[in-house]
Amino acid sequence: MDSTYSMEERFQLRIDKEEKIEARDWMPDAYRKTLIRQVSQHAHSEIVGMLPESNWITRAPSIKRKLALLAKVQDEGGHGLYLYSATETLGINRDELIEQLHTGKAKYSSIFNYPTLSWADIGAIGWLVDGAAIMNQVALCRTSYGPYARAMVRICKEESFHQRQGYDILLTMCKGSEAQKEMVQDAVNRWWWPSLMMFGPNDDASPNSAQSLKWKIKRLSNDELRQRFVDATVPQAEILGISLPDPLLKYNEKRGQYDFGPIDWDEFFQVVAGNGPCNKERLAARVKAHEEGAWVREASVAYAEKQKNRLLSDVAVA
Ligand code: FAQ
Repeated sequence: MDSTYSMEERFQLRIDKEEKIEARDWMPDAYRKTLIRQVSQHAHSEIVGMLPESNWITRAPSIKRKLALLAKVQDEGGHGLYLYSATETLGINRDELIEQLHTGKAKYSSIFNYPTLSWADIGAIGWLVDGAAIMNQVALCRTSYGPYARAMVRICKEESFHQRQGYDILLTMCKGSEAQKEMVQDAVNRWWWPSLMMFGPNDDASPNSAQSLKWKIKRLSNDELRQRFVDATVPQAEILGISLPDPLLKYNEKRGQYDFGPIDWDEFFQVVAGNGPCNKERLAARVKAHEEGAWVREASVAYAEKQKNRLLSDVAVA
């Protein structure tokens, strides 16, 4: 390569050629910092995202629904672990990441600060929240950082099962009694707008987008993803026979896409600032689980130490 290029220029050329950046490769500090921010926020979202649904494991209406929900919540825990591992390849350790979450320094997705009031909410989360998550994550399978892209491939496979199980819950309820259909409508009314907010602020109000798109950390903008999500979801709502709570939602023949109403960004920023309906409850639950799990971490460190000493004494004998 021509040595007249700076390190940054060479890095950008690799990105432009769609080469994956790996953990040991040189990268600009700001690229590393942006990735740590985004991937750890994503990991925290998966872990905090277990809470609203786990609330319903003991109340699932049948053994099959209970098994599927248990598996889903466990999958989310697994996604968090892959993503924490991917973040650690960037030179930060897990304790620091957890500390950032617990002290409110690191964000997690706004969506998990809303309550799950009925069983239909579990269907709505699968359909809308996992649906929105996949829309974003399929694009992230092509993100420029190798460990993140590879984690995304596996996560997407599992998320699509989650989306289907959520939709199946709603489909079953919509074929049931009037009261069940009303529960679905009520849940969708509450989850629709927060799901659209998951994609983040509009492009013109998104401070990180331009650079993240240039570095191909993000492959599509917040608004592009949100539009794709609306276009994919409206026909699914029609199959359910429910309405979406937006009087301005209308197919635009000219654009070949749906127009939709304005998002309440005040609500979004309030939730992100810690003032959503469940922010305090969610963080308190995470901190409690972490403290109560201290003995497991201590036991596994002690076990690893014991194994290491055993190995060292075997080597010494040999
Ligand atoms: N919530 O400049 P941008 C899931 C913040 S996984 C809270 O546009 P960026 C699975 C943003 O951090 C869901 N904060 O930022 C599941 C930034 O603040 P900062 C999570 C948000 O990073 C399903 C500021 O606003 N998915 O659901 C949100 O370029 C069911 C300005 O925003 C991911 O994390 C928000 N919604 O774009 C689990 C995907 N949106 O950090 C359980 C990976 C924005 O500068 C059950 N992340 N902010 O202080 C991404 O794709 C991006 O980070 C975006 C935000 C698109 C979320």
